[in-house]
Amino acid sequence: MTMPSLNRKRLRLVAPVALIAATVGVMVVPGPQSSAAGPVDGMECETSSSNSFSLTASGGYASTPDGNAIYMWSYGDTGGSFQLPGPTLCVESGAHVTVALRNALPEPTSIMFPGQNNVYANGKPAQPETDANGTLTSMTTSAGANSGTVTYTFTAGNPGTYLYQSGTDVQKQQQMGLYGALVVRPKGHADWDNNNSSSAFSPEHEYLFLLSEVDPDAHLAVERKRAFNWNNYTPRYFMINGRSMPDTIAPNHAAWLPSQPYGALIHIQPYDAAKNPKPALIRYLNAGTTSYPFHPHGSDEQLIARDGHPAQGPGGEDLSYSNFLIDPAPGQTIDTLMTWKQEYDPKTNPIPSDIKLPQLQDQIVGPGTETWFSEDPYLGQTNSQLPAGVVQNNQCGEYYHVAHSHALQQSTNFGASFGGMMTLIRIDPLNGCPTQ
Ligand SMILES: [Cu+2]
Repeated sequence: MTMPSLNRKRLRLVAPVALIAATVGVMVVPGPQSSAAGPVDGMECETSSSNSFSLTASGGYASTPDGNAIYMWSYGDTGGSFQLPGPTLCVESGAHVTVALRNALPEPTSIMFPGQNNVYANGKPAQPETDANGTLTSMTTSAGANSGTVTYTFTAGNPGTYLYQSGTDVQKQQQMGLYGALVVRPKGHADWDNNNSSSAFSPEHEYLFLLSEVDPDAHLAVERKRAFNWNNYTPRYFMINGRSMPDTIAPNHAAWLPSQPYGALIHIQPYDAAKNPKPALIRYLNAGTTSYPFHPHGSDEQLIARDGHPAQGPGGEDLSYSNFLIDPAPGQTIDTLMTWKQEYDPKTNPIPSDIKLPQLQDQIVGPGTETWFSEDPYLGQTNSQLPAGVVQNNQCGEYYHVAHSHALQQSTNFGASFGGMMTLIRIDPLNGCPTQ
């Protein structure tokens, strides 16, 4: 396939990803307020020089890999198009942030900013709302149905990763998709996760994993204005950034996913003290109703923060730890650093002879006949002796590892394996991946 000639080296690396999606895609430049041309993979920040954002809550459709179209509610840029999840808002700690909400939904809605203190709504402290009987109707000041507005202001707190989400009829509205990510960056250190220099990461390798789930029956009931018995709630789709595998590995702004702009492919290079000294940063957010026992294959990750709090003791001791399992609870956020350490080298440190490598037929996957293995165990090398008819997705001897929820029903699309809350980690050779 021909890639558009945007001036970005990393563009050409997505060719096999687009290929596996079996769709010829054209890169789309992001919406009006998104940063620059936007990276093909990695977290895409929405920034504002005045830290002012305008969001509209509205309805639209998200597609799933099995061909379903789910009616969702979400926050999008006012004047822009519907998107799931809401824009990733990036601000600096201490900034005075304004978020103007316009409500295009047929019922009141709102935005909560958990983790931010002293949130104001229309100039007064934001506060819960009750109906005439004193029953709680919203956990924060809402915007009325059908074009109501409310403007929230707050001073961005501790650096870290936060959800923003509806505070109104939360069970229904959060399920419908009213959530997004708020990233608070340390003052003067946009390439640190928090105020500790040990949280430095490579800005080219910053990733968002906003995890959520969908019960299509609930969404159909809302779309058709029917009652839904939440006792029957059964999620069938599981998403990273509003997409399910294999859509998770498609590029940001893939043309065939017009309302799901954010990909979830991790794309890194091995550690090298001179060429690649800094780790990748992955920001996990759980906007669902249950824990998602997420884990990468092939490497662990260093958990460095939860809910905007660095993993450190009262005296500042480093309490970060390395783990395969990253298990955010509902409403929780977790930040991790990931470093790929290259263990073996064909010249200096070859693989021990007693390690048996898997046979080629065990590396070929369906549907169809494809392989993501270069047939050479060393990163950056290929040994292509493929049987006729096998499609090689490997470009330059890069590695692919899966990363997914290990609650395996969450790694399905309506029960069909593998899909759902799953993505790939791609590790390129240190010097990049030359086109072939
Ligand atoms: Cu696994």
